[in-house]
Amino acid sequence: MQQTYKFVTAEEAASYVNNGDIIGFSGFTPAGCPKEVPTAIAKRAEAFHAEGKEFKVGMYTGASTGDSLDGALARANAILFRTPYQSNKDLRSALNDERAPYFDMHLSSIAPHLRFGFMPKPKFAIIEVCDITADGELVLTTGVGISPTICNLADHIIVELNHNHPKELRGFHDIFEPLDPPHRLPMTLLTPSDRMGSTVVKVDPKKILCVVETWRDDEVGGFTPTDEVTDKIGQNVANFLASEIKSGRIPEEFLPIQSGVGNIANAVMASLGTNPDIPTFEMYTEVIQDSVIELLRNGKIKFASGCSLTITTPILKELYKDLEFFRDKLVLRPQEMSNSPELARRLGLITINTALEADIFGNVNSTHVMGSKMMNGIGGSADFTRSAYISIFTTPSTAKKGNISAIVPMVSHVDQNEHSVNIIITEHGVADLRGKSPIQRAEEIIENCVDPAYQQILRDYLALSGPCHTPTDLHACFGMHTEFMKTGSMLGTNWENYK
Ligand code: 0RQ
Repeated sequence: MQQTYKFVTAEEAASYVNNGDIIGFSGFTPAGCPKEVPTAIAKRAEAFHAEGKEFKVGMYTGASTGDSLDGALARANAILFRTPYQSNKDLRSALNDERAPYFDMHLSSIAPHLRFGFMPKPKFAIIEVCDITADGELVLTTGVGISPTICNLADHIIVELNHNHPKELRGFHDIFEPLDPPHRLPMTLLTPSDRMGSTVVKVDPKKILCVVETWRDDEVGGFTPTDEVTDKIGQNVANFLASEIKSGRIPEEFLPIQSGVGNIANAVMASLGTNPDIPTFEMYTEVIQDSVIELLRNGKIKFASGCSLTITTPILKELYKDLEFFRDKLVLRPQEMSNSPELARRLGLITINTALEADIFGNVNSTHVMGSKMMNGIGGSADFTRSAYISIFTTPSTAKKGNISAIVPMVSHVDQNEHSVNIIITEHGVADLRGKSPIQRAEEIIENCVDPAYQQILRDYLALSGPCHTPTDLHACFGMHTEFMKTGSMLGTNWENYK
C-alpha cells in the first residue's frame, strides 16, 4: 500500500521547503510532533545562512513541541513567525531577544482562525503518523493538535511515518472539524467518552508529497519529583474539591477535570488520585500527563479525553504493551474539540491551571515574567477557565527562593481576569473568590494564600487607598515588582516611598 508514496530522506523532504514558506506541524506538546524533517529544515537554513542567504519559515504548531522542532529551528535562526504555546529554552530566548516574532493565542482558536483566513495559510503540513493507507488515511500518533485543519489547508503534506508508535493506535483518535459560521452545528459530546468523529485524518493522497520513515521517540521531559510545596498545593486542591462535594456545590457523582501542564499540575493530579474523599472521576483535558496513566490503571480515573499523551517514554512503552486495556479509557481529539469552550461549559469542567503570579483581586498572569519576558504562553488555560463550572488557579506562594511573592498588588500581565477566576490555591491555603467584592477578595487572598513574609506588605498596600471600589494605587501597584528589579527581592518593598 505504502509503496504508492514517494519515500525519501528527511534531507530530501526538507529540500522542498524554501525561504518564506509557512508550515503547520502535527502534535501537541512534544507528543506527536515531527522530528526528522524539522531538524533537516533547520540544517538547510544553516547552510543558506552560511552562504549569506535568507532562510526563515513561518510556524504553526498545536502547542509546545520537541527540541528537534522548536529548539532546532530557533538555534538555526530560521523562524519567520511562530504561534502558539511554546516551552523550549532556545525558542524562549529567541523570542525574548526579538530574533523570532511570536504571537500567543488561545489553543482552541488556531485551527478556526486559520480556516477563517485571519492568518496566512500553510503551504506545507508536516505530520507524524503511525500508519498511512494508499487512499490517504493518516493514523496520528500521540498528539492531534491542529493536524486535521493544516492537512486540509496546506498545498502539500509531508508525512513522518514513525515506527516507534504501533499501528494499533488506530481507534484511539476522534477526529472532527466543525463547519464555519453561519453553518456551524453543535459539537454533540454529552460526556467525556462520547465520540463524534473519525479515527483517521482523511486527505487527498495526491497532496502527500513524500514520506520519511523514523524510529524516534517523543521528546517529553521528565517531571521534577513532587516536593513539600507542590504536595501541599495538591492536597489543598483535593481537600477543597472534597469540601465542595460535601457542601453540595459540586454534584456527588463529581464532574470532569481539566488540568494544565507542568510540575504543579502533575502533583495536583497525584493528590486527587490518592485522596479518599475524591470519587473516581473522568478527565476532559488537553494534556494527559504521566500521573493520569497511573490513575487510569488503578481505576481512580475512569476515562481521559485529551489532545495528547504527553507522557515520558518509559511510561508510553508500558502503555503500548497494554494497549487493549486502555482502548476504552482514552481518546485523543483535535484541540478545537479538546479545548472547545462550548464543550467545557456543557460538560461542567472543574479546571485547574497554573499561575506565575496572581493579584489580590484575582487577576492571573501565567505567561510573562515581570510583565515583559515570555515564559511559555497562555496555552489552553483561558479556553477552559472562562467556561468552567469552577475555575481554579494554583501557584506556589513564592518563587526564586522567596524573593518573589506570587501574589502582588497588580499582575504585571493579564491572562485571566478577576471575572473568570473563582479559586486561588497556594501551599498555604485556598482563597474562594466567588461572590466577593474586590476588597473582600483581597482580604481572602492575603489571609489564606500569601506567604507570611509578604502578608503585612500586602495589607499595608490595601491601606494606601482611600474609600473606593477597587483599591488600586496607580503609583504603587507595581512597587513590589520594581523593588525586585532594583534589589533582587520584593521583601524590602516600602510603601512610604509612594506616599
Ligand atoms: O523557574 O525553574 O527557573 O526557577 O517559573 O515554575 O513552579 O516549576 O511551575 O512547571 O508548573 O510551570 C505557569 C509556567 C508553571 C506553566 C507555568 C518561575 C519558577 C520556575 C516554572 P525556575 P514551576 P510549572 C496548559 C494550560 C501556562 C498556562 C496554562 C504554564 C518557572 O504551568 O506554562 O496553565 N502555564 N496552560 O521559578 C518569576 C514569578 C514566578 C516565576 C514562577 N512570579 N516570577 N518567575 N516562576 N513564578 C498548557 C497548554 O495548553 C499546553
